[in-house]
Amino acid sequence: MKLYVCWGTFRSPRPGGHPCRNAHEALKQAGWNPEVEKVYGLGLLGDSLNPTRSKVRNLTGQNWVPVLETDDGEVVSGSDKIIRWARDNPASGADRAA
Ligand SMILES: N[C@@H](CCC(=O)N[C@@H](CS)C(=O)NCC(=O)O)C(=O)O
Repeated sequence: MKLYVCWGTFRSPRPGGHPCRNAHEALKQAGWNPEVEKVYGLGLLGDSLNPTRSKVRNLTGQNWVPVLETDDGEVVSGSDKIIRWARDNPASGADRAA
């Protein structure tokens, strides 16, 4: 699976925490080891100044991350939904991170 994030999964002082980190932590807790792809950029700049987010745009029609793309091709956009997905889909057996 692939997790698209902004500049990383670091902590931030933002209330509620850094959404990309929260999503990554929830997936790890559920036993997944997602490939993290940093897409950098800044949504405020608009599409033309965010070439690195084109994959996210193609998947979701918008610039925001985090976005999860599962091995089945399911696309889950937004940290709340990714956290819910992780709770509903714990990794098992061969899927589990070592
Ligand atoms: N409510 C969203 C907020 C996500 C969010 O703030 N994402 C930031 C990166 S951490 C973002 O994409 N900001 C706009 C941008 O940088 O393009 C969520 O929880 O997923």
